[in-house]
Amino acid sequence: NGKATRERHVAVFAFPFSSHPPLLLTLVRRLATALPNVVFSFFNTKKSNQTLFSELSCDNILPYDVWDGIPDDYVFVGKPQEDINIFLGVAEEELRRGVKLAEEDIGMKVSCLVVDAFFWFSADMADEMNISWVSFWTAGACSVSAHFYTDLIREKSAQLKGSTGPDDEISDLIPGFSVARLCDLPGGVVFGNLESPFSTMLHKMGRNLGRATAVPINSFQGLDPDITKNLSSKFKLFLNIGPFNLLSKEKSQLKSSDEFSCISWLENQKPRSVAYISFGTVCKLPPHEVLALAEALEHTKTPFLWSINNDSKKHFPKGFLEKISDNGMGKVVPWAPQVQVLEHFAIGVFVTHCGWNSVLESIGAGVPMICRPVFGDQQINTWMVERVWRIGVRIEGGSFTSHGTCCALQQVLSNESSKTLKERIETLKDVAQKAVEPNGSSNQNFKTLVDVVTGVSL
Ligand code: U2F
Ligand code: KMP
Repeated sequence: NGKATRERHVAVFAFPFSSHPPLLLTLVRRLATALPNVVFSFFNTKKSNQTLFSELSCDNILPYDVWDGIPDDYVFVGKPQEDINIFLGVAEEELRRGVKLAEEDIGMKVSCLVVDAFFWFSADMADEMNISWVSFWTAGACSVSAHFYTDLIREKSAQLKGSTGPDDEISDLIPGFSVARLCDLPGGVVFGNLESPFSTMLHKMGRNLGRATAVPINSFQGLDPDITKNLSSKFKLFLNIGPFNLLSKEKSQLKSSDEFSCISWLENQKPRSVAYISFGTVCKLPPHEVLALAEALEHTKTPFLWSINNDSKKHFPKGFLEKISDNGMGKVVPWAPQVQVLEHFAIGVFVTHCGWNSVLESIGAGVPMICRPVFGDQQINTWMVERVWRIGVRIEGGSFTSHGTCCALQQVLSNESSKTLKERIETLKDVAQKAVEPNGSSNQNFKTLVDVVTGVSL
């Protein structure tokens, strides 16, 4: 069982927040399995590496810790994106230092960088080292397109000023979109604080993506044929290689164990009756929305499984937890095995923030969505879900009110309209499944990516 000879060294840069690290690791595991003679140094913060590498990994993936930038005596003041901004301030220097160390440690120069697309500055590193640069976008084609075309969108939006409001539908705003609205674009494109470190990072990312040897994304071609066509003509290689949740079921999860017994609870529910509720790994709903959503569930007598952090449970209506545990109407957990939950026959709707992984997992399971986007790409994902793919609805008014939530639940769980939502999402699910078949587009694109990583000139 001797170790394979190591012929190449690939460095991987993880964005150490939300669902980014586990997703990138899923990609790197696939690459490491396909390329047993390549060693992957995986750079990430200590905290994130600890949770990621607690389970067994591949022999040829070596975790390396980089500093998160937080001084020992630092006290968080609660500013938005405080931890991210601090990390972004040290990331480049830390990663440059890390690569040097790993090269000495492994005894081999790095021959390719595989990075979270947020790290636009690593394009310069790759140029200096004269190696290929693979920039992985963890979200959908719709959002990466909005970042790639940010300058164009800002110009158009300046021209339209006065005649067009943020809610107006604009045709050909973005190449590959028939219509879009300014208000749905990711924060930092035209609205929000355009000068914040995060917005600046996204803008520079958009401007530098064209330099990448390849831009792989966790999606499938048939989902966004027009955007894919357009970006394929702009990037050297634009590669849809997902959805990951259909490719590597057992490993795509942050934690896939069912320590809170969600599945056994679902076993006792009626088919397609239950609302699964989750807002991903970072979003927190405002207190009045937690309250409104809980009231709507009670009022409509909708059975539910709600993944929510313990901290937010204090915003439930008085006596809510006791009542639901007595009447068995709902279950509240701090974490659910989401992919398995969505695939359960009892689930009828996913109430979601429209984080990209959640959207893909809902499609993979054929479960229509009620969308309550919060930040980043979630608005544009919601636009796609509701208006382009028509596999879900946006919550009326953009946030949970008792009335709007009751309407949405009734619409998706009971009415005739739910039939068409369900039919369309099943169709998309089939397209996704075809993409991940051995000869499907996502596997073919993955093979191309493997060639890029091993330096085969294409
Ligand atoms: C950021 O998204 P999030 O991490 O907040 O949300 P998702 O992309 O939906 O990913 C959440 C993942 O966590 C899993 C779930 C998803 O794979 O299955 N999960 C779970 O297993 N159990 C739970 O109880 C709760 C979640 C960002 F906020 C988004 O805007 C981006 O689209 C996204 C991708 O870049 O990253
Ligand atoms: C915290 C995060 C993320 C974030 C904003 C936060 C994150 C993420 C995004 C994002 C932004 C624009 C996009 C796509 C995603 O924003 O993880 O187009 O992916 O305050 O953790």
